[in-house]
Amino acid sequence: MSTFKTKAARVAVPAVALGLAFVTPGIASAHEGHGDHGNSDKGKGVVAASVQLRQLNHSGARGHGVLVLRGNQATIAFTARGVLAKAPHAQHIHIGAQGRCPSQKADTSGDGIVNTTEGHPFYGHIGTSLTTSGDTSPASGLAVDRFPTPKNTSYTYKRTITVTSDVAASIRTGKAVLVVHGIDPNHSGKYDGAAPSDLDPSLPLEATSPAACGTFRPHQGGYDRNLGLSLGLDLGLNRR
Ligand SMILES: [Cu+2]
Repeated sequence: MSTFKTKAARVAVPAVALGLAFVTPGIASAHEGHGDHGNSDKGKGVVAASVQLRQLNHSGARGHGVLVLRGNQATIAFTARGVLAKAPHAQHIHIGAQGRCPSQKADTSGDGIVNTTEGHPFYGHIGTSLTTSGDTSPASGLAVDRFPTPKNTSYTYKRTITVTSDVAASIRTGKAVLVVHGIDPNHSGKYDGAAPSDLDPSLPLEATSPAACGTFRPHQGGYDRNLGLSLGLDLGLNRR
């Protein structure tokens, strides 16, 4: 977790991260995600899933997206709106639990915030880190310099990566959850506050707490281009 040492939001946005997150035309052909390429033929055809991001922790964040899975190769595109500007937003596919998002009742500590750990019984642990470049394993879960850091309060993320077999299986069975992190409940315009993060006590709780969450809902019949287009997210797939 040492890559998230920067006291978060006060650091200037790395231009390279912005470029990859917001300007990349079309779909990156990168396959630098970790994962078991040997199993990639094991998939059961093409699966498309959509996701609606809803706010957690009264963040006001929301969004929507699509994901197309071919074997273990996932092309994902989503928008997030209403997030804290000029702050990095860690984002992951969580797996291994109920495949759903917590309500505020998950705040078992009673501090008013559903932190990432309190959400684990619902959405599970990190399966994939949705970084803007490089490694996508759980080890990059807090790689702050490789997560979207929007100039304003919204961003679009798009990338093609190789996911592990357990992540692919979770997507196919509707048990994979998209979580966007980073909240500002005291409206200071940055990640601050005395409360430490449950993930890394050197960080503020605000930096890692969930802002928005949604389950990937697999659709029958494979990828329908209209699905992506109706969401304003043309994945560039299914062209003839
Ligand atoms: Cu996460």
